Amino acid sequence: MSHTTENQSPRAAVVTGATTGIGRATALELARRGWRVYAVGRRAERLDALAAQAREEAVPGEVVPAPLDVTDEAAVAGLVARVDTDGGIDTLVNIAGGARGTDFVGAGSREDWEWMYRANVLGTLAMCQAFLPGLRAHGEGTVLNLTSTAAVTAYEGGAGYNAAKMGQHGLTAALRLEEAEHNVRVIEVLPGMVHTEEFSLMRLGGDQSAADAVYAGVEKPLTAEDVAEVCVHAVELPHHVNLDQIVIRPVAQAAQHKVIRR
Ligand code: 8X3
Repeated sequence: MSHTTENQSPRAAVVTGATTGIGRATALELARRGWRVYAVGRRAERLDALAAQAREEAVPGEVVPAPLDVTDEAAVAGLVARVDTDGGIDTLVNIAGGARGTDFVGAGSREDWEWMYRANVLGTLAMCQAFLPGLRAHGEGTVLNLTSTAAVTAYEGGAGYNAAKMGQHGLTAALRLEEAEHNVRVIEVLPGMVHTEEFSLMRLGGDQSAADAVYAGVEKPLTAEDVAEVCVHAVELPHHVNLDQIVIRPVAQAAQHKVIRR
């Protein structure tokens, strides 16, 4: 199936965080469904591999690698120019971000906190500022920001990540109010426990056994593909339908503090 806008041009999105996990899965699924996808991330070789996979699968859409850091405003401006030359996008999907550390507030690493604020909040800010003019001009724009259940529930050892995700959550809520008159739809997806290759590994400083322990005994944590399916559904609904906040958890994680391990 190939997705088109009302004037029958193919739908097009910028997806950040596309080198791994939920961002990668979302970019690929959109391309499988006929979208032209600019896949943004810092590791060019991973984006090239994603584009190659899309070609091998002969997807009806396309993955266009866009290697850059979302906090680098000059690089983001370069992408806007390239996208505009190609005909623009109708959807911006901000998935880049992540966690560093599990320190309690009393021992929190300022460096980790600053990294999380930059990656989750300022990266989203830079992408929104860069692409909003085009999304408004399109007439039926969409922004999807991937935050986290950590954006609505604090937990011990989560403060730095909670603060960053709550900041991104606040940005998203204000953006929805500000952009409604421009007919830009703003969706927030808030996943709980998702077992991806890198999220916990990055949070726990590269300690693979500590990262594995996060999911130990949890029968079915969410996968990147589970969350991607929800993101794709949300952006493919008719444009006037706004799933403004989607909380998605595995059944085994009924709440942040209630995880069923067998
Ligand atoms: C990840 C969810 O539970 O680790 O965004 O905070 S959690």
